[in-house]
Amino acid sequence: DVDVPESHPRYESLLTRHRIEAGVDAGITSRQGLIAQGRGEAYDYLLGEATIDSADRAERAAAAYLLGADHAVVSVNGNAAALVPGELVELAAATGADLEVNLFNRTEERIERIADYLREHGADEVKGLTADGRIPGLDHERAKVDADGIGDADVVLVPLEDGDRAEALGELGKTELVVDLNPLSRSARAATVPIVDNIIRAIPGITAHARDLADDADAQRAAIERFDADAALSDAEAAIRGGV
Ligand code: PTJ
Repeated sequence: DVDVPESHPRYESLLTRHRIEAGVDAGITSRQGLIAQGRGEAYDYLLGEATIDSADRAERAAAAYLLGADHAVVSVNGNAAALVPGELVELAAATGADLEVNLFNRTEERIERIADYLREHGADEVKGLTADGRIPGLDHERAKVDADGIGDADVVLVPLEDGDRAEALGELGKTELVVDLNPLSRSARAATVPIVDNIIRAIPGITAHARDLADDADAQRAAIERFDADAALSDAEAAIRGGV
């Protein structure tokens, strides 16, 4: 369905763009998601479209937090669902986390479609449809979460989150793991673990680390202790600026 020659130097990037376009056509991704993707691509280009070392350490720390959580939830929006549906299901299975559809531009129809799409990719249970919990400090629609999902979670992974909501979730005392290619974004800065990497590499990266860290409490503790959020953000910014 995608006609991009594999020999094209920017093959991955073009494939990613097609997935977002298809997501919009299928009613999974919002039209604003196209703009968000464009912004992300620009940062990824400057990062060399690769996972930098500090992002890999962030992915390992994120895996450790997910494994060590009382209740971990992986939040899924329209961009994440279009880009890495199967990978999100695998991450949830590898860490014991719940999947919850949680949208910035919330519509019931899009939530249903994303939940169906995740189920088609192997998810058993998908939260986000009950919406009986609220994040304080946000307007009504953007505040809706499941009380027994994000509402109850101690650790939440939020890919490509809006800054306002990332800050509001952080204020609830939840450990926030954020995937965002912009190291200057408020979401990345509000995160306990900012992961400055493309979601298409970050989610499989976290899953690989989770498999490696499973059943090893010492290694999980070490991954968390070794990770420094401020250093990771500075490192990513330096990489984007060309190593200065
Ligand atoms: O599906 P919804 O309604 O929940 O909406 C989702 C979007 C992403 C449209 C919404 O949350 C939004 O508008 O987000 P922003 O404010 O555009 O922020 C998205 C952030 O994610 C930006 O800092 C981008 O650089 C970054 N980003 C975009 N694509 C990727 C990315 N980070 C990692 N991987 C990507 N592929």
